[in-house]
Amino acid sequence: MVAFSSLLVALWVGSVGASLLPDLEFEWCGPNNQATRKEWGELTSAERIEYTDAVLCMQKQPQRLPREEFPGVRNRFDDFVATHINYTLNIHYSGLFLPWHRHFLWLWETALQDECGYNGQLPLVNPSVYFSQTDNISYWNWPYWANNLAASPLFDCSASSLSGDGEYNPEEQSIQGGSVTLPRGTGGGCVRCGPFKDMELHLGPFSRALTSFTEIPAPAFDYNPHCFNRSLNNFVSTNYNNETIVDRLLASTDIIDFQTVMNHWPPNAEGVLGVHGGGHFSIGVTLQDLFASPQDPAFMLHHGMIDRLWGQWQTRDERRRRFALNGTSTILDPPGGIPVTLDTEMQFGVLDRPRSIRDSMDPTGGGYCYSYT
Ligand SMILES: *[C@@H]1O[C@H](CO)[C@@H](O)[C@H](O)[C@H]1NC(C)=O
Ligand SMILES: *[C@@H]1O[C@H](CO)[C@@H](O)[C@H](O)[C@H]1NC(C)=O
Ligand SMILES: *[C@@H]1O[C@H](CO)[C@@H](O)[C@H](O)[C@H]1NC(C)=O
Ligand SMILES: *[C@@H]1O[C@H](CO)[C@@H](O)[C@H](O)[C@H]1NC(C)=O
Ligand SMILES: *[C@@H]1O[C@H](CO)[C@@H](O)[C@H](O)[C@H]1NC(C)=O
Ligand SMILES: [Cu+2]
Repeated sequence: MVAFSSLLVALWVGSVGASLLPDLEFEWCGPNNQATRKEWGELTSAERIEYTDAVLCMQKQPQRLPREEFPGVRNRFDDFVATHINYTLNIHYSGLFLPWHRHFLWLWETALQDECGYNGQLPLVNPSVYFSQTDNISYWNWPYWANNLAASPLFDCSASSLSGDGEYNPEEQSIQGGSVTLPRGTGGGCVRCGPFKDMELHLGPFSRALTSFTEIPAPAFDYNPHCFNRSLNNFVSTNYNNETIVDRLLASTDIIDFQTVMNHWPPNAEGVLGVHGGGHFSIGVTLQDLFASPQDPAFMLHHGMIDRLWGQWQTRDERRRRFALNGTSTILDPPGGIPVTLDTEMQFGVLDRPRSIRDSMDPTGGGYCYSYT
């Protein structure tokens, strides 16, 4: 509530200090109005708590999806989860993956600010300027913490973390993917500490053993209250999210190569995890869920890192990479899938009107205005 009242004061001061307006009205995205998305470890404790408070606030805001049709959607946070579930079979392992998640992050950042007073910042820009925001979410730089997730500022379970490991669950099994075995993590049960202690999730879980990718499987949008489950796994983080592989990702020669290292590494072998999958599997059960993973608050920070690396890679060769796309609008790019183009319209359900992929190709264009440290 503090954030809301300071916002009101700021608006009032802004209208009195009218001389401020002419300069700012026409400002476009540049170094002066660009939001900087920082690594979690770079934020002060107070800034981290501001973020987790804003996430908790979203869980107290009313949902927009109708309760009758979507019984598992109980609050505004769940609107984001349900939207991700709804489009899962289009936006993963496909040409939509990078641009769709970039816009999803931006919608989340905007909702945190507009609906939960996140950052409590003065709205500096003319509201008629589309997509202008000065707030900023954070990201998770995987290699920094890969050796010891439980000691990282993200997952150490302190008051300024994103909570930590789940309770030890003796039943948790290792995971077999082709000839690759991922040993089990250190938790496997409910998260009982930190800001998301005892959090109740409403959607999912979805089975990892999918046999068909043609429709949203059960439990779809059913209401299924269960606990927030994690199992930190340093084996996965050190083997799939280390500095070597991040450098290799950035050295990708074209978008096909980039997407391969992102989603499948090593190429043409049985290892099913790229850096994307590695991040999901290193944190465990809730974040591993292909459909309902945004229920783990680490989701947005994980995808922040993906978005950051995509942006860095694009910037290194503007001419050839800024608008490079490859793939279809269907999971795993099946033959006969519709190839994505810059004109492909991405869907966001109740979160936003459709957006063309073209508008999501540049963090400092198409209406976005942010950078990463
Ligand atoms: C958000 O970005 C602005 C502009 O770069 C920066 O001054 C501020 O510290 C950032 N806030 C957080 C919480 O990262
Ligand atoms: C956490 O997830 C594991 C693996 O799916 C499952 O066996 C376990 O029952 C879950 N624990 C809780 C408390 O939900
Ligand atoms: C880093 O990750 C890559 C890709 O998963 C893996 O092949 C390599 O063995 C890892 N390096 C170390 C030092 O763990
Ligand atoms: C993606 O790359 C493959 C392999 O080069 C190519 O056959 C396909 O046409 C490309 N798809 C798009 C949408 O660019
Ligand atoms: C799911 O996607 C369809 C097709 O875009 C859309 O009509 C529907 O509203 C979406 N539902 C949700 C929950 O986003
Ligand atoms: Cu996703």
